[in-house]
Amino acid sequence: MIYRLPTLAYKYDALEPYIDAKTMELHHSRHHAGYIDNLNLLLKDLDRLAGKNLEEILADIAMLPEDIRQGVRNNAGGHLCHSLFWHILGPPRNTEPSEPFLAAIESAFGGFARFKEMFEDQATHRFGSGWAWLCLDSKGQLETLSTPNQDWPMMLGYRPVLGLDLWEHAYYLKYQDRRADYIAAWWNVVDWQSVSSLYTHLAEATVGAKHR
Ligand code: MN3
Repeated sequence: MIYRLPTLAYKYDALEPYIDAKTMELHHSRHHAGYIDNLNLLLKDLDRLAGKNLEEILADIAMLPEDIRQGVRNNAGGHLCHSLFWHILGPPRNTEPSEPFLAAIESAFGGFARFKEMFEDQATHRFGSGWAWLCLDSKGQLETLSTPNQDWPMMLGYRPVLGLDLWEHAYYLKYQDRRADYIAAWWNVVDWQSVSSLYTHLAEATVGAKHR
């Protein structure tokens, strides 16, 4: 299987002024593309992985030859994390969370504002490079968490519905050392329709798995 860079559903300048066009271009066409090139190189001789998806490979990383394990963890993770990141972003247009998603947020966190505080808390306290996440746990409950590097939350048993890239390459051109400003600005380009749809899809899959 050859992995390819997903096409964005919007232009590089579509997230201005919150995320600048140059950052988007470098982030997508160089950083994300780089993870995919590395991943294809790492997996090119492993025919026995045919038919397994990346999540299955990451969930059972010990089956890989030891010398490529960390590389696959970083680059497959990088590909999955960024694919989700592009998907849940969009031009600033005040989208709203769906009713079922909002109800789940309220039940898990006691309100939307409280959820945002907890998510930002995860983001602010991530030391060095990594991600902040809103995820479903194995019981279908929403939780905020953070992972280092490019670690995909499924490696810990969580299904992400929202992710924030905290690597310096995601914000440094515009925000330099003002990571908190980037985090605050980023909410303006979250597409809550995409996040809500993903939540509904994953919540149904979780419930389905429990009844199987
Ligand atoms: Mn990145």
